[in-house]
Amino acid sequence: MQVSEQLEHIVAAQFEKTLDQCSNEEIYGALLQLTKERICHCSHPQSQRKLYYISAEFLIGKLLSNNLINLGIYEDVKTCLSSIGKQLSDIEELEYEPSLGNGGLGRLAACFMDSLATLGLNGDGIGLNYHFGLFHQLFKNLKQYETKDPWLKKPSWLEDTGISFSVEFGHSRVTSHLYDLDVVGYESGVNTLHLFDLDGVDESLVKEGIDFDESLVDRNLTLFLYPDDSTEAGRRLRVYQEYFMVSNAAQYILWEQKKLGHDLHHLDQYVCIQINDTHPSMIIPELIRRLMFEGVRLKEAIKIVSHTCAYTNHTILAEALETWPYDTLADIVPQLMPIIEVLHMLAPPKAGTEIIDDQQNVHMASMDIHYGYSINGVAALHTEILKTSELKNFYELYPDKFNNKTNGITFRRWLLYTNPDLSAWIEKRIGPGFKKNADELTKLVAFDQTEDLTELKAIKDANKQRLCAYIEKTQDIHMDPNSIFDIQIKRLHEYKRQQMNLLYIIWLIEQIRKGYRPNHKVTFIFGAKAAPAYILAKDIIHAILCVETIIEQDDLLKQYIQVVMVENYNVTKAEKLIPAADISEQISLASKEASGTGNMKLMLNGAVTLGTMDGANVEIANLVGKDNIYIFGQSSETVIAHYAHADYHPQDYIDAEVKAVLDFLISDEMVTIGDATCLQRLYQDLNHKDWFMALLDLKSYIATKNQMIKDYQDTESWMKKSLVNISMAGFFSSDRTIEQYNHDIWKLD
Ligand code: 6GP
Repeated sequence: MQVSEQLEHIVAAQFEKTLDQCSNEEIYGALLQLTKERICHCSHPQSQRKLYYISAEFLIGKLLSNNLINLGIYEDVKTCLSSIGKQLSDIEELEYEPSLGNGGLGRLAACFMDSLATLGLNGDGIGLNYHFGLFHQLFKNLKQYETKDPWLKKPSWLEDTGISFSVEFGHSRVTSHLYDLDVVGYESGVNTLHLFDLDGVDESLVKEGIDFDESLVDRNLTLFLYPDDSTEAGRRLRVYQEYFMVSNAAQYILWEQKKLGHDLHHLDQYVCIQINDTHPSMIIPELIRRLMFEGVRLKEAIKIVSHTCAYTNHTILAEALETWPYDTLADIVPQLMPIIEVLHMLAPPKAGTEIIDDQQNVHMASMDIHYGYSINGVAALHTEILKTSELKNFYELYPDKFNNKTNGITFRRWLLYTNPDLSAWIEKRIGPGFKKNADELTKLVAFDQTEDLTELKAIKDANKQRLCAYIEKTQDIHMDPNSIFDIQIKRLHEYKRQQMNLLYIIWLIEQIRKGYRPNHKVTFIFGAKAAPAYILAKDIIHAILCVETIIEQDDLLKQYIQVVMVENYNVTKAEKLIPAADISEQISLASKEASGTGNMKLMLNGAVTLGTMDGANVEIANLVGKDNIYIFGQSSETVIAHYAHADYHPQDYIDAEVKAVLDFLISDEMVTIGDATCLQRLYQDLNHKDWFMALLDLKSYIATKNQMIKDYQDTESWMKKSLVNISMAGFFSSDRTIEQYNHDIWKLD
């Protein structure tokens, strides 16, 4: 049936109207139903073995357009709507973005789901359905405030399956309720994302704050995505949520496998489980326990589970490698403790690899590594660092378990959808093959004639115009589309060094006031949420917002620079920002960013990277060559050595010029508009601690960024760099990543 015909049918049945009589809300509802009806005709990939990708986060973004694209009817729907004077983009605005993740790890899981379905691989996701997700970020008095994000609205993509399980805790028992979401592949099959919720969850418990009352776990467990681990209550909530997730996962997997008639003694032939960072690690003891209920003996259950589970590490930051006090676990999940004890005792006795350490802390990653059959990092450098330093002791025990899987992104969302003009430009030159085989993008390098580059520049300019219109509409801020768009979008964390970017801007302010005139106007755009309890991260946001205001109110400065902090940065905003970027800021302290995936999205959309040799930047640099990327800063070896010798002191890097920049933070000008306590705290930290070494690289960052701004003047040569970046981005397709996971770890076919 034609799209228009089907839509007319739906609205006639639902609203007794014709399409042109419908409101945008009604059209959105009808499109949702149309999509679901079409998905019913897609088949689920089949194979003997099935993957279950368990993750506490799936940052899937809005689904309507993505589903329409993957079903191959996006253009038809657009045309049909425009024939009645409607814009698909206006309908999209009505969709709420599911708020089911923090950042990179959650977004990666979403890209993986898309690629699994596109490649026709039999793999489902399992996670949680947080009613208010992560918080909604508001700026008030130049500070971040968090409010609830009620994204779960009707009509919804979620299907109530009616399936539920019972989950026991030390002091309570709760019942779950499963909601399923279809994940449509590009012109292919459909997989399922299973989101477990609490049966009887009570949204009315949430007033303003995000506090967790443990006595109400049977009503509040899935209200928020683990918001705050700075408090004991917040940490305990996390344990509750994690166990709730994996107990449901284990029960679901065993239920499904029994339904398929599979012998649980051979579960490892039929199932593999990818543990996405340590949040789902309790799946190991839980699955062992549940297999024992099914009549499998302990030793055999351990063996089966060890051949079933594989673990991905996404960070080397110590605070993210989860450890829980033994007593906390014994209180919340006592039933797991005998099994965790056995796992601890059976593991090889090697120092530094204990599951339960001398201080009675339980190390989740240790359990994953001893009892998983594969351990992977997410970029080449990251995996090397795991092997040679962070997880060295484990690598010595199990060299064969370690492998690298450099991250990737789905090109359906991050190119076809976000940048249709660029996709058309590409297709006109090399045909449509790149949509399924991203490597074909390399053919583009040949298209570097002036006409090609002029068109490419026009596309970037139009994307910048669109972003300007969007920011004007949403934040009432006017931006200059002819300025350079220098974009840093990612979670706010000291290691990602938004503060170093800010110090550059301050340096520039001081230079301009001394008479220096930059070659080109630059708009510095930030998008970042800080964890609610991460004080210094919030101080950095505050300082950025103060500097934004100072520039805005200064007639001289605003001729040359502007700072814009985008409020409530999320997937939807990323989709508008990325196609408009000229400069991609990837300036983490070398060794700290496991991979990064924003770097890949920006490169694919023609931005040129300004970065350190960290995470996947290293691979980007190798692919594009040194003329097409701007690299600065100390190497990961140097940084790791500084930590090892504890010999980094910010004072060693403060000369008169740097001092002036730092002093600006607590200048009268700043303190008059800002909060002196926050600014002082940041100032003191940078002067005396600077744990993530912003000052170590500041000088080389300033020089490299200045060079970049200068080089931007030569439009043709800049656009050539942009073209090389687009052409070489094919390696970062998540289809490639998923093929590698499948080939080396999952072996689904
Ligand atoms: C992130 C890493 O910080 C980022 O470098 C990487 O690209 C991404 O994972 C996907 O692998 N880590 C997280 O978001 C996180 O929560 C526990 O790690």
